[in-house]
Amino acid sequence: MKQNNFYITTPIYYPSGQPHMGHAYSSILADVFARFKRNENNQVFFLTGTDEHGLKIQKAAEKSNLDPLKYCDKISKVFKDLTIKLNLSNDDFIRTTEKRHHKAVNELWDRLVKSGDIYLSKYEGWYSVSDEAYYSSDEIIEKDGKKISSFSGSPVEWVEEESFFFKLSSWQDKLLDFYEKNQKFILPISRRNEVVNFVKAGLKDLSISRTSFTWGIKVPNNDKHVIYVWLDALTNYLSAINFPNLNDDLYKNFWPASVHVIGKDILRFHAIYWPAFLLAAKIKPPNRIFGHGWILSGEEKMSKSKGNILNPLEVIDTYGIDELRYYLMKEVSHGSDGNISLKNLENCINSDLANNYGNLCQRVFSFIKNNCNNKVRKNKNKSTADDKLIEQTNELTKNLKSEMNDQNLNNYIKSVIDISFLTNKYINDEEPWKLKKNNIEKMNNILHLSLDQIAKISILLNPIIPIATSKVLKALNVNMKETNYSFLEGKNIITDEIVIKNLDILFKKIN
Ligand code: ME8
Repeated sequence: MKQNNFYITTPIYYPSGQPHMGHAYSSILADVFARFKRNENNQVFFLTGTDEHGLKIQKAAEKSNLDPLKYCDKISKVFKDLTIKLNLSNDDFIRTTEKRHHKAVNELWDRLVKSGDIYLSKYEGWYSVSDEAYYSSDEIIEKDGKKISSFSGSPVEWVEEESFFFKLSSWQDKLLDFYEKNQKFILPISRRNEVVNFVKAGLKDLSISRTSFTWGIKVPNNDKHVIYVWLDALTNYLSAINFPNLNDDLYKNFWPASVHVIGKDILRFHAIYWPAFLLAAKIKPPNRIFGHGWILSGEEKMSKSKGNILNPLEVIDTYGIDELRYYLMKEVSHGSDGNISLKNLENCINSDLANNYGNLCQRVFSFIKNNCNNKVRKNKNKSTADDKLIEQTNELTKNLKSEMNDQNLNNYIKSVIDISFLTNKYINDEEPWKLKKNNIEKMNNILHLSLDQIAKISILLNPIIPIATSKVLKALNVNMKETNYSFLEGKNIITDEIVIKNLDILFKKIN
């Protein structure tokens, strides 16, 4: 199989508060793609990290009575610990306060100066510190006597200060042309349309430096200005692969990035500003921006400022990390917003993991242990029921790779769990326990096919629930790296005669 390189990123998180479920969701989604691509035996570089400059962080540090860097050291560590709790397979964790990052940001700035895309002027307009975003007057509404952004609902303040500008307006047509030529640059399609319409309506030049505070990367040769935090933050994707060293293997192998996974609230920065900066700096834009929806609690976006947070760490301690990963990936529709609750999480664990996939593994493994001394052998004579199950499975797996490649994880998971359901049904119908005395050969075939199905389902679910599926694959002596997804092309996964190892209960039912 041809090996390709994949560079997959999560957003880098603001260490302005404790991590919440939205952060967990973005990270797990990106991790699932990264694991899937690795399981296909591709070279993968998966990045996450923290976004540590700007007024939002400076204010958070002041509130904690800490120097900004000390404050960031402390909270960035909380996010780094979260990567372990979430079982992320990231290859690096970047902090924008690191030297390597400053180097990359300086280089990008210099390139934009050289290309003639930066000029000095004065910014007069609205700014939201919590979004670190500029808004035009027609995006501002008044609520309870306060000015807020109609887009995010965050409070805005009026800013007037000297600022460097990026000539975004001159990139409007080139961006539209770029979107046209790269139809899958922004997914899902609804987000793509949103961006195209916004750009078509006209782009204004963008303020890219601030003078009223100091916590940021200084504009080269002008200490009075710090670089706008979004120009700084977006560059993390380049600094982590050693830009500006263009001869570095990481840069050569992994740029342009394959996909930046982000939430829809930061789509404008990634799908408009970022490709414009890069095109101006003569660097290829990434291949894809995938903008997922929000996790909601009731009708509202779950966020610290709204105080409606389901704490991912508490959920993991109570229910387990595979359980949370599965629930978020299956139940939250990736394009649109999704409501989550503990009740739904429990229902999902019971119906899909404990009663379906977990039960399938347990019943087959314990039957073979108790009745076959852990050993089964496949025989030649397949039954029509066997053929039917194989056919149905082939049908359900037909589009799985493309579903995953288009970040269509909900469909992917639904198909795989259907395979598990059908396999349970096959066992119920075929009743291997009735064949113990007089048809050992047929019983062996049923059990062998069931194990084969379990192997397929486990490989397919591995990127989503890596801990449980690894236990199953180990008990089946299947090596993920050797096997990858070759069964989708008809290769056998398990040997004709197979001796299984012990398998403990995978998922406990919640009462
Ligand atoms: O935006 N549901 O950082 P951040 C789903 N530092 N996703 C959510 C969410 C929710 N309720 N709340 C937040 C930043 N997110 C910048 C990124 S990248 C160069 C810089 C997602 O910590 C949000 O959409 O505020 C974003 O993708 C990510 O969490 C980080 O949010």
